[in-house]
Amino acid sequence: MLVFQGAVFVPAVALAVQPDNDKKINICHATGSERKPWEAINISKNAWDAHEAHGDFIYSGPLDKKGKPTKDGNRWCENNASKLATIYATKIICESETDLPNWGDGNSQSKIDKNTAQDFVDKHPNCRIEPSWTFEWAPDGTKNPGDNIAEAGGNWVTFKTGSAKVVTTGTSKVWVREQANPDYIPFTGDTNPSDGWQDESAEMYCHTDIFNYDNYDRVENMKARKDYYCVAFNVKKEVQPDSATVKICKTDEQQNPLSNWTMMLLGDKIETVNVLPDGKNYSTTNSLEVGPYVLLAKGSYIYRPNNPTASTSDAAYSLRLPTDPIYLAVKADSSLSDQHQFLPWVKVNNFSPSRVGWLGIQVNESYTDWGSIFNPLHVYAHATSTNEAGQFSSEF
Ligand SMILES: [Ca+2]
Ligand SMILES: [Ca+2]
Ligand SMILES: [Ca+2]
Ligand SMILES: [Ca+2]
Repeated sequence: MLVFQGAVFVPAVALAVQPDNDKKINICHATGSERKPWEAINISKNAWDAHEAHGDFIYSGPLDKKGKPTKDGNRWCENNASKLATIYATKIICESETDLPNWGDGNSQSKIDKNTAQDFVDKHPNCRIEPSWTFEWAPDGTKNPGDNIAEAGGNWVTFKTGSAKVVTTGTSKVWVREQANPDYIPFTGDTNPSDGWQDESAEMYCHTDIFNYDNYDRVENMKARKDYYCVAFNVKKEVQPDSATVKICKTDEQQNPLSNWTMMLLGDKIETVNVLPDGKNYSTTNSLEVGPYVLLAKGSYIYRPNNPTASTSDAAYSLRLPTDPIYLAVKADSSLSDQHQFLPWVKVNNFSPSRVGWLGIQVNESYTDWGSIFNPLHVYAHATSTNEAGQFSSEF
């Protein structure tokens, strides 16, 4: 028996999903009307993306008992529309973790400004700006929800457009984070330099908050009509190739191992196994990636070895003796009608399992087709593939 054994990779990714208790938010909505340019309204959070793209901003004026803007809300919006500052956040994706800047160590960058992201990618050809990334901001006093969660919910306001408008009145300081994507390496969250930096990490920085490997960054002292900048860096996790278990067995009808074979699986990875002449089990722990392979069977073996009627078989065909039942098969057996059942070499797949010398090769417990031409060199190839759903196994 030959066993190729590969680990089956199970991605251990659990997305943190926050229950969204508060599904509504209050916003200042630009009406387009000159007489009444702003309207304070209560909307579903699901509708925010569209409003945000349209230039609306978050309302934090007076509220009624139900938590909705009071009738003074429109006026609040008008008064505060001129007090907006803009936060721009840019995501940079690099090819390797070593391409990330390690600015969290705190000694290389004093401010994130409007040129920071572009300058970085200009100097680092392995890095590029990723325009579709979601960030979120929250008012001063909002806690860090966790560096590596996606959508924080609560007071956090998402922005997908690359920029967010924030009223400076009373909120001269806000927090900004990115919605962490589990396909990318996580933040280590290291905020303690005294024991060294765990800087194999995602990175996120805003304005003058360029310290630590966290995803929770301040924009302070915001002024109306000014722009503030954040930049986040990351690299995709190395995807471990999916692999499958490949089992190749060859036994005769008495379940005795058959030897003196070379089996090869050809693909992105090539597996070659020499079957030991003593028929002992052979195994390798090499991981085989999911994908197409060519299974190459090479060699022949003797069945009925201690018998004067010993015969040869290979992966596809068996040599029959005139006394073997299949050799004498009558044409009435329709399953054999297209076979050369009266010739010495008979395609093994057409044997009934109980017959002597049935040496068919199976892949995933189905018969294989090694072709209809007997090869006197006893070399056959068979295309197959492994997949995530099941294992590929061949029985001989
Ligand atoms: Ca540390
Ligand atoms: Ca790093
Ligand atoms: Ca940070
Ligand atoms: Ca921080």
